Amino acid sequence: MQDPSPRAADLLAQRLYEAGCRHAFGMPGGEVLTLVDALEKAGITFHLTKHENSAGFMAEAVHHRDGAPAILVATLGPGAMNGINVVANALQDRVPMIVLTGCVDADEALTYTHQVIDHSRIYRSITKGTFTLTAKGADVVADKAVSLAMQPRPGPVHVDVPISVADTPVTGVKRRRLAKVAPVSPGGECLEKARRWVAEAERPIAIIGLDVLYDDSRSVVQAFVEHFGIPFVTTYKAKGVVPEDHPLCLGGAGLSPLADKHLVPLVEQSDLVLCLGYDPIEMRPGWREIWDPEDKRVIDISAVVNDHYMHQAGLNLVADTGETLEAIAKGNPARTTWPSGEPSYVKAALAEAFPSDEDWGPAAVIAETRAVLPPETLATADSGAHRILLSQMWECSEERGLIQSSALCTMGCAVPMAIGLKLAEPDRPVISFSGDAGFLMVAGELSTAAEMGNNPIFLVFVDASLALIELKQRQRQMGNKGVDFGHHDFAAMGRAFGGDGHTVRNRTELRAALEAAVKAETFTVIAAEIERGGYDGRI
Ligand SMILES: Cc1ncc(C[n+]2csc(CCOP(=O)(O)OP(=O)(O)O)c2C)c(N)n1
Ligand SMILES: [Mg+2]
Repeated sequence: MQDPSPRAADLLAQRLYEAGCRHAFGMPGGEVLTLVDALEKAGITFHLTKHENSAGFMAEAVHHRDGAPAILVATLGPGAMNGINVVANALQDRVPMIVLTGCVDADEALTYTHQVIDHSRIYRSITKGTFTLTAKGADVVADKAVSLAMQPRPGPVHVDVPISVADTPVTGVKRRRLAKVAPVSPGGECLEKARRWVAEAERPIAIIGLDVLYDDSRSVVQAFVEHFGIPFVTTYKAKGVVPEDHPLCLGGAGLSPLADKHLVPLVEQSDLVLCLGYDPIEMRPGWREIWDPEDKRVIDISAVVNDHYMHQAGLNLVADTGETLEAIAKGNPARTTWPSGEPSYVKAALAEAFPSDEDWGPAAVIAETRAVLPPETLATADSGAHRILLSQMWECSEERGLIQSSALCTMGCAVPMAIGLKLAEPDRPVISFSGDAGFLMVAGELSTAAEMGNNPIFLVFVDASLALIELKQRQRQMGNKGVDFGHHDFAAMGRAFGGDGHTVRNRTELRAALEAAVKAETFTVIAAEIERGGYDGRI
């Protein structure tokens, strides 16, 4: 007997499979059971999590390893609403994500209200687009969703799937191909000007951002900065695009006033700023309008037109970073720059500002962990004081060696992202860094880590405080309100969910815990107890 016609949900799932998707995360309700069935039949494994928000972060982490769009599945009403934060994060942090929600059929919604919410109206403001699946158009909706999610700058796309549409058999579907876009590089006068500016620069500096990850121009960027002797900073998301032990690397920049104290003056002293795929959505206000394009030569090579107005440039090129840099470099001789050596002084000052040799405290935890875990370790960071310090101190030798929420800056992402990374890369050590409050937002996902059966490490900075907010409160001379909370036994939480748990109070204990965690059969929670106020003067 011939196979029955595919359901609309099958067409959708097959197209997602063809786009490279192999994992979907979420929590089903009755309304998405067909969808889950179709995903599995298409070869996309559905992973049950304990919260839709965490599901989205696991999916995001898998995307960072396999490059395919992330898939979040949520049922109607409460399920769809639980995913709001991670979808907003995907929009701000440029994560291509397909958000599949179930919904009641249009006819049903006319006279039925229980759990019925207009998903697309809510999702419209936090996605690049929202579609409602139709039976005959299921494959087109899937293709459009993938294309929109992946094209610059990437982001989330929502597809509402009416219950009976998902189950509708579809016949006579024509195969369509997704159009491929060729990279664009500039020519003519613009290119000549860029070539001249680079050739004439004595004190150039580059700010490298996330776009270069999506147009895959990492090696061209490295060759370019080396050829022209251009010191560079990266945004937190672009850390490791050029290995951070590179002599021209000045580290990550974004949220640390302490680092900016050294980096911003260097930018001010430069005579050419190259913004390479630099998306300022990650940056604090200290990076807003830090140069006047009338006085300083600035070349901005970006995936999209500048509509952020965080800065302006004399030369704006909306183009592929790699192709453009190759065109600028062609035939342009190598340069020796910064005759007075200012970048090396800044590098030394930064190393002094973020010391790694203290006995104990958050910086010692980061330094010791970096020293003990192998270089190929993948790391995630949550939001809070610990993340700013970590982003300045955690050296990355490859792109996406440290992933985090650096635009939305949401708490509760690090643990699920580490679970997703470990699923995608079971043979590499994976560690998450969370503050104690951020960890508590998602502690239930330790059960998911246990169910997945591999051994990520979850490190928690235990200070019984919303350290970053407590610091700001003190700086504003306000009373201590709403920023301190109880001291909890995080190691015991790890053990309660079937993992290992260690509480550490010095470098020796931390080292032993990390060494055991790398070899453990299960996940490990490491509770690093630090003093309140441990970040004072350090971030
Ligand atoms: C979901 C969410 N809620 C609130 C905030 C605001 N916020 C930023 S950092 C922070 C404190 C986090 O505390 P903790 O997780 O203990 O980290 P620490 O600052 O102590 O390192 C808060 C509340 C946020 N970024 N995200
Ligand atoms: Mg804390």
